[in-house]
Amino acid sequence: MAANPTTRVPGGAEAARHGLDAESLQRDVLDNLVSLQARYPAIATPHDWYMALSYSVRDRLLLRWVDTVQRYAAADVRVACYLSAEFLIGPQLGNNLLNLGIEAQARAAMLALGQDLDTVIALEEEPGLGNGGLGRLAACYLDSLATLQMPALGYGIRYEFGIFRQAIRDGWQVEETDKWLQKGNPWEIVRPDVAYYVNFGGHTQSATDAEGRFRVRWTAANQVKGVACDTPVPGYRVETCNTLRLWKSEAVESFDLADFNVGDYYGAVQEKVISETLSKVLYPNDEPEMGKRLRLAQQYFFVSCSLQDMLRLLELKGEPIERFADMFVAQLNDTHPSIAVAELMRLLLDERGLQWEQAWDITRRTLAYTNHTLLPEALETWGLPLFRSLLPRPLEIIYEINRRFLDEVRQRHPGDESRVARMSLIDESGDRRIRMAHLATVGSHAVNGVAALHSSLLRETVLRDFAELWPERFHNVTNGVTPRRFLALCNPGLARLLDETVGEGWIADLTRLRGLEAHADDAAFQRRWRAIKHANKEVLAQHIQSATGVVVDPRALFDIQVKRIHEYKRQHLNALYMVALYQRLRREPQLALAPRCFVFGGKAAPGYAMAKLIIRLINGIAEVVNNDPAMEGRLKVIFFPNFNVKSAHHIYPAADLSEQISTAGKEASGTGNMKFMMNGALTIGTLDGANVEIREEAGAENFFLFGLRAQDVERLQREGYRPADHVAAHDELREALDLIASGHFSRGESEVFRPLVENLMQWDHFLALADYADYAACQARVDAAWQDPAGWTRMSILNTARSGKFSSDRAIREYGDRIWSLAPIG
Ligand code: NBX
Repeated sequence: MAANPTTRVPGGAEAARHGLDAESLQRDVLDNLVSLQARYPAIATPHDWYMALSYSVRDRLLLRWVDTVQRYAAADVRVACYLSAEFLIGPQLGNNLLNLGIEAQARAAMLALGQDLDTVIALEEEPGLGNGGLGRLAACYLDSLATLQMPALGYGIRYEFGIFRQAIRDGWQVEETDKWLQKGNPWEIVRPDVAYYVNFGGHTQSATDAEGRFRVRWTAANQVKGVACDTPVPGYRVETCNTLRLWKSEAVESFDLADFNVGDYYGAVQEKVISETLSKVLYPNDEPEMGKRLRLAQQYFFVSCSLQDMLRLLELKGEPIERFADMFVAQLNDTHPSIAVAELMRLLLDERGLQWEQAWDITRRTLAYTNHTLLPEALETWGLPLFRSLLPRPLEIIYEINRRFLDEVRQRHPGDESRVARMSLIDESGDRRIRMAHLATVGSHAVNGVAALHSSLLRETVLRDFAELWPERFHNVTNGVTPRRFLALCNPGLARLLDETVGEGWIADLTRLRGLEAHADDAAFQRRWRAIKHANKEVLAQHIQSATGVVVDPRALFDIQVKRIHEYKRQHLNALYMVALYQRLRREPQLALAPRCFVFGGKAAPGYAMAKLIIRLINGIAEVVNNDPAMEGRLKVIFFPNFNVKSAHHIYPAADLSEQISTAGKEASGTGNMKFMMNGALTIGTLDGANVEIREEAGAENFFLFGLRAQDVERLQREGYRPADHVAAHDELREALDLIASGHFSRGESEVFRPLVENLMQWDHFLALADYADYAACQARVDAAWQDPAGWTRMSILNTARSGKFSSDRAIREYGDRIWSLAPIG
């Protein structure tokens, strides 16, 4: 990024004016300790210090925050609204210090108060308001939007309980509730005055209004109030501070009113309890039907509040309703907010009295949709009876959208009723269901996938008919991740070396890392590179020991797979290889294999039995391997519990090898793959998602490629895949499966892993066995490459050097240029 005139370089007179120096920070921390925590230093707990410092940092954001809001309100610019059911923002204190540029000052201030900054930062409970990649992507995009000084707002749900905390007992995943708000949240500002009402249930009536126009009235069975809870999102070293606005649900009436007066006190309390449960808990993904009603209610709740808020902001700007789409663009993060299509129509038709055509034009120009999955089982649909009972008026609007849309299809393709059935917003093949991806596509001016391969497959498969009808609406925007959190913040050792080598500009312009290439073969530089990696591995080893009790040797190759546990991501393929290695080493103790430490992390959806069994398997292997003296110094297996943003900070910088081994065609993009690459890990991976582009950027010689291609996978499945054939053809694979089935990794209980082994032998939906031989061969190449430290280090340096494309700044610029027509305002 070119130097921006408003870029803040903290220090000197300006720093003093804004209180960014160590002395004023120290004073404020002390003040806040007393005035907000009611504590004096001698009795303050470490958490009190955390709160006092965080409030002091938040105060330093407020001025920028207010200024930014004012600037957007005054300027005739379009605002990008990122609508997402999840924002996995991670811990805030360290990141805000980094973006403000006052980490050193805060360290000095805390030291003067007898506190260690890192200890204080480590105390923060992270808001786990997301499941995984999709939620974290939204958070990276907010960071880039602010850093690029683009007018933007994030809209979502303020869950009281985020993603569950994962504990491991007897090798099994156990879910514990996440109580991130228990000790208070210093970053949030609740705005009781920014609140909207949302209807549920009831019935509709049509009537003609005073001007003789047809109007529909929705008489709701109940209403819920949404209250805005704002979190500041400061850009990196710029004045801009955007807003993440999350909605908290509340009962409309306080419970001593209407019902209480007629005597139904408990009924009234009940109503309040139901209203407040709406934003109570985040749903883990991959959950079956259970609890669906509440999830649909959550989606409608946050979408309606957000659109009403945008309409209010338009009014504040003094703009007429006709200019809505000029002033706002709303990006739908997957289909979770896709009810926005019907809700914006409803607000424009029923509440603002617009005609259908005009309302539809505004809606389409406002909305854009990002798809994050092709897996048929993950495409969202809602059964009609549930939808009708909860959202009768939006359903009518969906019917009318569908009627008009299918007319258009019929005109283009007369007599092609199978096409009409395929494209309909309603799936009539079984129980009638609304297809949310179709609704989002029809109601948007742009549709995009999240990596080049995924966007092509999207056009060719799931949305093929739509891409044929409106080719110009389809785009690709390859995902990106923020180099602030995932490099500068989490890997300070490497960040210092990068500053020194290519200059500090890389943090806001990641392509500058190309400057590292010139040093890739420099022996002295390589030594420093390795020393930093080694130090990061020591830190991770400490965390591993305190989390699991297992001691690992930082000199081993750290081979890491962290992500949600899912069959398509194939943690079990990795597990099969570990078992094979274990067998080889048992048989041939002298085998010249590099010492390896396999690290896994990730949560399984509570209702996903196979994923939970995979966790059990990894822990079973860990138990056997880590307690076998013959494996000492050769093999270690770790399942790191409760993988989240906070633990990710220690994991990515310590990786030598990044496992990105999904079945080709199944992982939309992946973003962990990018975080590993930036931190100098080499990738072993399939040609899937963004791996394709990572390999292109890194160079094929710096990437460990294996496995079937997406088209091979498709063909094999079409022609009839027989997993047993692969087992029969590969002794090592058969022995690994046999050993697992024998109970060797389940304390002699041979029943435990039977469902997993049988599933693989009979179905193996994700072709783990078909890819096994090639994976094992590729791992042998990894082993050989590791034995040459200079060669490995060169590849590691080149991976970091060529990771520039995967900055979320690049991705956000592409959204701004191609989809939002939105420019930065400084
Ligand atoms: O979105 C992920 C994809 O699987 C990744 O390939 C991709 O990199 C990432 C960002 O584009 N999808 C994802 O994380 N989905 C969910 O977390 C999810 C959450 C709720 C739900 C369904 C899926 N109901």
